[in-house]
Amino acid sequence: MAERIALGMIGCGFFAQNHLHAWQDLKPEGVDIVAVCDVDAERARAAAERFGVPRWYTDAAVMFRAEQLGLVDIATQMQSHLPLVKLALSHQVPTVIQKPFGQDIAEVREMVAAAKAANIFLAVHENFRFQKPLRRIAEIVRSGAIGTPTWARVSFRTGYDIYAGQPYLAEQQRFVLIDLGVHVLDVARVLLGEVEHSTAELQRRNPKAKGEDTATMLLRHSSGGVSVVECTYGSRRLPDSFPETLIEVEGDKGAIVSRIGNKVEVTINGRMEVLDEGPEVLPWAERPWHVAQESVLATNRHMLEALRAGRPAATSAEDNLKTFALVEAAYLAAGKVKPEA
Ligand code: NAD
Ligand code: 89Y
Repeated sequence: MAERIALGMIGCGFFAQNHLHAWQDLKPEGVDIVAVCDVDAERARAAAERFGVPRWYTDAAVMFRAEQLGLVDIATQMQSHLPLVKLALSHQVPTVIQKPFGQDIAEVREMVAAAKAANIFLAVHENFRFQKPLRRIAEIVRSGAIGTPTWARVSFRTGYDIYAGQPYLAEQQRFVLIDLGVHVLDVARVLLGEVEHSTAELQRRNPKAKGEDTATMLLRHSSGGVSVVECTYGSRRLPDSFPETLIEVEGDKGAIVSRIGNKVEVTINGRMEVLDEGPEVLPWAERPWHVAQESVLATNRHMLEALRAGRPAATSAEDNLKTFALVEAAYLAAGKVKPEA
């Protein structure tokens, strides 16, 4: 019987609720949420009450000193990622950090190097590749059933009011690429492999947003494959696909096309089959978020298994640096460089 893992959660805001539910679901698999922390005392206290967590804190440094954590999960906004990751590593606590990994590539490199120097597990909660339809598509591609994949489109286009739950997004100077680009670029890497070169165009189509809300990228992969990777919060089409990522992949024996509603059309040697890859609506989940929510459970489970097996997560710090580099490349290609970068 594997040893139980004492988990500390930092950040008890909007998205952390999903993490907490998912960790609670993983209790039978050996995780105990022993402490939660939020600089906002009310949020920390409320999370502790809601999830039956014995202790809550408003200062992560105090939490690390007081608790013997086997894993810390950080779901705060990106400005706090570097200091919190460094703090966790200084206490030698294996760490999962929400996306975006950092505010810029310099911060990301610093965290990757710090984890390597400390020889501590550090992974990014990059959950899109763990969504049920995307897991299935990647599996089919890897099986070779459609032959060698040479072209793909990865697309997240919505007009859903994300600002209601995440008002800070409207204020970000670097907006859709760092928020959603990290996800779709990661999926492109999963499907077609590492990238040789890329280009990008950015647009701000909704004046409510301070930063770019639309990104269109073209990637040449080392395999020779090409992908079109796009994300926008400014789409006005119906039906709205939020929060689904729609995929097209073509190989020399067939193709995969996903449609709204988690339907996946798989064509192999001229025969097409439609798969229903809709995930279970977990008891604590709600539509349309259930695809994302189920992926949080899958991501957390993956983290647990990787940590226990003593191997890096699929979305390890080093792996996510490659995805983050594509975000930076896109900002550079589009001529939008953070002033201090
Ligand atoms: P939020 O602002 O609602 O929650 C963040 C919480 O962290 C707040 O309660 C805040 O008080 C707390 N906090 C900030 N600094 C802290 C610190 N130093 N110590 C302890 N607590 C601190 O934000 P959110 O919408 O929940 O987003 C959090 C992260 O999750 C972001 O990085 C966002 O990009 C990511 N996110 C990911 C997904 C996904 O699908 N992967 C979806 C939504 C949000
Ligand atoms: O912020 C975004 C993310 O990371 O996944 C979904 C989201 O919450 C809104 O599009």
